[in-house]
Amino acid sequence: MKKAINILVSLVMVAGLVSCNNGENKKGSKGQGGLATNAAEKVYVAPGEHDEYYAFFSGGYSGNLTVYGLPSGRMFKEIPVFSQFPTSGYGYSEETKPMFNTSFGFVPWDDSHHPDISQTGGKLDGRWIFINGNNTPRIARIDLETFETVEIIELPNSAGNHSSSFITENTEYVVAGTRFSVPVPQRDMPIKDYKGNFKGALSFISVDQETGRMGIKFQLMMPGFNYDLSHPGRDKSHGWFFFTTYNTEEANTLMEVNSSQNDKDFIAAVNWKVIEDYVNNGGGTKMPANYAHNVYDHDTHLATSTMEKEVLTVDPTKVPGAVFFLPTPKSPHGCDVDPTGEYIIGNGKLSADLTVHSFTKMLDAIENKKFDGEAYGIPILKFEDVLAGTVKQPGLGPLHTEFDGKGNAYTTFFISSEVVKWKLGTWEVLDRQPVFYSVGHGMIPGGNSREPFGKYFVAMNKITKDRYLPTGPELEHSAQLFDISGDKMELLLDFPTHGEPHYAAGIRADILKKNSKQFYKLADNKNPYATLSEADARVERKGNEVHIYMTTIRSHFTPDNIEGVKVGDKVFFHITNHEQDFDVPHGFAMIGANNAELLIMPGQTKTLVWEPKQVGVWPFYCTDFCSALHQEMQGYVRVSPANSNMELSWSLGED
Ligand code: RUQ
Ligand code: CUA
Repeated sequence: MKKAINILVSLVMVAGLVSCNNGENKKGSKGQGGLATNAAEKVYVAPGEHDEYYAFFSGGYSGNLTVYGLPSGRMFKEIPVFSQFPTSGYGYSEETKPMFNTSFGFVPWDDSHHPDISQTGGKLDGRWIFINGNNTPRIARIDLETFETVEIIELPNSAGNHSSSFITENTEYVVAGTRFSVPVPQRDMPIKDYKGNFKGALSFISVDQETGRMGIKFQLMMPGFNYDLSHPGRDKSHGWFFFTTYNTEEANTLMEVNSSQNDKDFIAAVNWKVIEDYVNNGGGTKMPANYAHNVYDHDTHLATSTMEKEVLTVDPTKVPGAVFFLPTPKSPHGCDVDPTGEYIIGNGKLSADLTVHSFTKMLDAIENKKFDGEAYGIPILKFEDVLAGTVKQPGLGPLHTEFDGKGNAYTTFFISSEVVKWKLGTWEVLDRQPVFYSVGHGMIPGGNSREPFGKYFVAMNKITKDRYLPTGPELEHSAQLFDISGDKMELLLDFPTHGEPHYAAGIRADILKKNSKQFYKLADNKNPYATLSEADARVERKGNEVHIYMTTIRSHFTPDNIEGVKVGDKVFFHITNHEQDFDVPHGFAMIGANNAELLIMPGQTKTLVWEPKQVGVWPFYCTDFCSALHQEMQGYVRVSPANSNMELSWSLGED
């Protein structure tokens, strides 16, 4: 075991050395004077012009998603998904709090990794983007008309929801796999009895093509390995899904050593169409469960949370022809499928070579039953029989591979800190470029589809060090944009990203921007607390609850003076924004509020709760500079003692 530790230590040291070398290379690359001007032109988006691509970066430990333009690297928006967001009041407003309901209660943060855009016929269609919450397993759907999170579904029997959320080529399913295997159902048992007893759930979540609504169709109960990443088959391999595994040793302690013992782990190939048939014909076992399904409605501007009580589980050994294991060297991380669907790439973190499997050979081996034993009843195919080829010694520590649609693949190498371009089919290395430093995922817009837009490659680097001005111990991660339209990759731009982007998804801007919503129609507002005309603005008392039905339009709140509130009351400000114009939100801030402020879009209703604790006359105001008279957008609430008999009253424009 000591030897294994030594090997790891030296790998880590190599990483350090390589980074230092890169630091020197960087000086060299600055010397390309003429080229540098050329690069500047390529990323320059003139004032008033738009970027060619939208890029959606996962926020990692921020739990959110950020929207950037490419090639400029300008950030346009942070979309709150799995974390409360004071900027808009997401997760603080009464309407959005239910989005964070889970079987563990209110969980207002998570760790988001892999966004994926919906597809039709293997092409990005720009309806929705999905992303996983790793820590408390959840999948979210974001509507790309509004760029708002509209649905979050929790995954029972899952833990460290990492091989997620990847989408089949007609958005039939969003697929989510567990990273950590766990007892299923959860129970009190010794950790050392892991091996043979824990299970790895792979969830297939169906998507309603009209509404986008998700539902867990089935969970495949796999052996207790770690399911790291996944990708759908496409085109010829549509109907299959591929998952990398590590820890096929089923170790449960000192994993850095004990889960690196096997020479090969597996890629699990799952024929989901066969399983779909099986469950449509009554197959599978219903298992009691308890998981939250939270849906936000754009007409009511309200999220509701429902606890689901059952999940359909499938034992892979009961469905012949559904699941096979492809031996893949050395703890593979990324699991990537090329645009034709023929090649499945296993990025073995500790392997010297990159392994590429052939889908055609896999089918052939299955048909001819060329098996090399089994694991827990699942047939293992022979490595040589499914191997398409290997890319020889392309670099150290491969993580992820993307495709340009022109027969080339781009693999990121964490340890040797570079991106390597190689050719599918001949496996020859065509180009390599250093990145600063230690890249995780790469992204080509549309790279995870049949038709990538093979113009740019974005490296999402894990280590920033000297790339930007120091900002204390914490630095934003550094992304690097490459032009990949020529034979050689050309570095164009460094730009910071927020949180820790793992994966990102990019799409041509024209596919999205024409659908983007500009405001909500007031006439369609079905929020039960909406106030659709100023004349209906009012204040009502129900015991110690005070409901303020308030409207806002440039440049006043109705009402703006409220009296008769008492210490110990729970005050609900239900605020409806009456603007019907693009880009005119109003804000709302109440002194001493213990949650957040609100940002209310035109036509929307949002609710903030305030519990006044002191008598006095307390102001509120609009926080968004909405007009020349924005500073005049203010009002007062008079708070009387708990035992006072002040009647409620409210007004606007009365002296
Ligand atoms: S991961 S750096 Cu969470 Cu996608 Cu590979
Ligand atoms: Cu409304 Cu400022």
